[in-house]
Amino acid sequence: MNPPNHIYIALGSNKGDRLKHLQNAVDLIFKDIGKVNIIAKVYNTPAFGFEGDDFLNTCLFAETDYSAEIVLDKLLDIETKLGRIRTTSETYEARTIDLDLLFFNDARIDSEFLKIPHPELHKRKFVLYPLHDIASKLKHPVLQQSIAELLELCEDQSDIEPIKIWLKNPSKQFNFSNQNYIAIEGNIGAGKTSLAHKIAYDFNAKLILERFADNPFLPKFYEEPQRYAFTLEMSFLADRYQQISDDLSQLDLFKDFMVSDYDIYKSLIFSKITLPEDEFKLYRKLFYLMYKDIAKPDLYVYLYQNTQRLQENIKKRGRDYEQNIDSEYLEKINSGYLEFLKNQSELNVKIIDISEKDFVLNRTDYLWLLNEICKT
Ligand code: PH2
Ligand code: MG
Ligand code: MG
Repeated sequence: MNPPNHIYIALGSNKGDRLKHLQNAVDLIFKDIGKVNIIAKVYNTPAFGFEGDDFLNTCLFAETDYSAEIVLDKLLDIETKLGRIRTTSETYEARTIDLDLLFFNDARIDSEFLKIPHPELHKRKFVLYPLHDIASKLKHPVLQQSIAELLELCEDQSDIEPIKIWLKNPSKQFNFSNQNYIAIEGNIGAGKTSLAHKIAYDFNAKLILERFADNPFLPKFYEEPQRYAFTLEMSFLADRYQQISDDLSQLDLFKDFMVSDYDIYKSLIFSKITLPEDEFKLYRKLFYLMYKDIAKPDLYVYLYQNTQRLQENIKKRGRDYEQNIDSEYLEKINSGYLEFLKNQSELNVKIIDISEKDFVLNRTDYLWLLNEICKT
């Protein structure tokens, strides 16, 4: 995964229900552009550079996977959606919403349509005041001064006052606080690890990943299943048991909850498929001895993906030893999971059909999935 781009956006409105326009803009930025991390206070500011009604202005810091050009396009779309009509006039006029991209990482862009950093930002207190709230130490990549320094040097004499109402951060609509531990499950190639990564990153969770890569028996198993199945299943079980009992025993002081890309019960589901019956019975005995004193997830999410898309994902990630997995095996695993989920009553389970979705490439799908996970 590429690290996301850090962006700062200035928001302003001086027409209609100004506060509502700002909140709608924040909501759409979250929905269409990326995770909103911090929102500054909202300020009442006199119109700068023209005669007109006062503005409400604020700034926010967000993270996005999109390029600066695409962010600009999306900001223009949001302005249009919120009723902004652009005229060809050269002078300023009243607007329901104005969204300006101030910084994009520390890029410098000077094209006809896009200038980054915003060339006027250091001259305007209606930008510097809210920006100072959320990024006083941020260094302007061209002027080489911090926002605090720029504010001190700024000659704008406008009279700027914070209002006593805060904008809401839309990511708060997803509430994970009822859960200490969420396990993401699904077939091979369903996207468990990608989803666990995204949730951990976006919601400050401790990430627990299966250490399959270290399992020396896995490639051998795919070559010679009969010979290596029991060894493989035992080594997975030992490793998962150890990891879950170590990692789950202490919640990081700085993390809000834990998310894993597997649940230990998968050991039993896989071994039922890979082991002959007598070996499976022995395995199951050992499994339950360990299972009974291990922490169970508060929420168990099963991502259902169809076999064809699983195969596509397996091809895409290109692990050598997975390339010859046949569809029949994947279907057996899926049935094994569903059989287990149907018969167990202790876990809080959510089966989510993602066969029409792409939560990795499509933010709308990702937000849909978060909503499915969080809804009660
Ligand atoms: N935006 C402008 C011009 N003048 N004045 C205030 N107070 N707030 C603004 O957002 C603003 C402005 C051009 O975008
Ligand atoms: Mg502007
Ligand atoms: Mg603008």
